[in-house]
Amino acid sequence: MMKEKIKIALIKQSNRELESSHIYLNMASWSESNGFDGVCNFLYDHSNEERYHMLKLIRYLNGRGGDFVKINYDNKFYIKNENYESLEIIFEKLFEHEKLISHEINLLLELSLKEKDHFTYNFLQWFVKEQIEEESLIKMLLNKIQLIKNNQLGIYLFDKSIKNIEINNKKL
Ligand code: OFO
Repeated sequence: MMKEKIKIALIKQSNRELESSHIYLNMASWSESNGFDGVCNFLYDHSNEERYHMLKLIRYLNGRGGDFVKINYDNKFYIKNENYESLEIIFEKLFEHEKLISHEINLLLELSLKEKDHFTYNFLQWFVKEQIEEESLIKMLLNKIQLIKNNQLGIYLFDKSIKNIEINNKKL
């Protein structure tokens, strides 16, 4: 049976993943309305990926607890129509966000070790690998966009080349 502390921490993480999905979704919508069709597809796909992270946590929690996870609906997760001003700002924000998520995953690992929950520690290894991949992908894209700055041709080519990046659409 899962300890309450672990359960609460995993539910918090599933909410963070839902928030991540909405952050990517908002950015995808901004990119689409500003004509960046490559970037918007990348971000829409990534939004789905974050939703998958949330589902993975919910299904683990349900599988271990028997006590179903109730989903809370919170207004702050609704579409915000945020103005990001540039692709550089989008990738800066994403990189900061992914670093924050990595930090949270680290704290979860520490908690699972402290509580001697080796099942959860093992389950979280998937998220460790995922965060390493995501942080390095977003950093690589941020570096490129910082190099391009306001060069119109560079931005056009960046938008075109991002179409070749495959987001693994995983199955539960
Ligand atoms: Fe971006 O990895 Fe989940 O949040």
